[in-house]
Amino acid sequence: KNGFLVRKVHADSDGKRTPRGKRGWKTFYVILKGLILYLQKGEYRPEKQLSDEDLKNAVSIHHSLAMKASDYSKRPNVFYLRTADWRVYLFQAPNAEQMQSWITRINTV
Ligand code: I3P
Repeated sequence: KNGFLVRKVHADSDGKRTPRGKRGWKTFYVILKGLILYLQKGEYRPEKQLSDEDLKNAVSIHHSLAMKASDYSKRPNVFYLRTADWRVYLFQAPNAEQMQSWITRINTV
């Protein structure tokens, strides 16, 4: 599965609150391949190689949990992703259907 998502980093590994200045929303073209969520910055081109920065942004979804962010009301169609090492991301999908589709895909790999 792939598509555009807007990401906010809420907690770094061990659940430590991500510091100010690193909590902004950023758009990525997201590719779910196996157990990795690749986050590609900038314009999407299918033949484009993942940059070093893209690889740093990659998220392992092994033993992770995605769920609708019902308590987050500033933006619509937002879900949480909590990873095995207790990072927490918020992802905004373009619509409710896409949000549900990402949640299902992440939770059923
Ligand atoms: C963050 C940015 C986020 C905001 C976050 C800020 O600043 O403005 O949009 O989250 O608030 O810290 P920066 O880009 O400097 O990291 P919201 O959009 O959810 O308000 P937060 O610290 O309360 O999460």
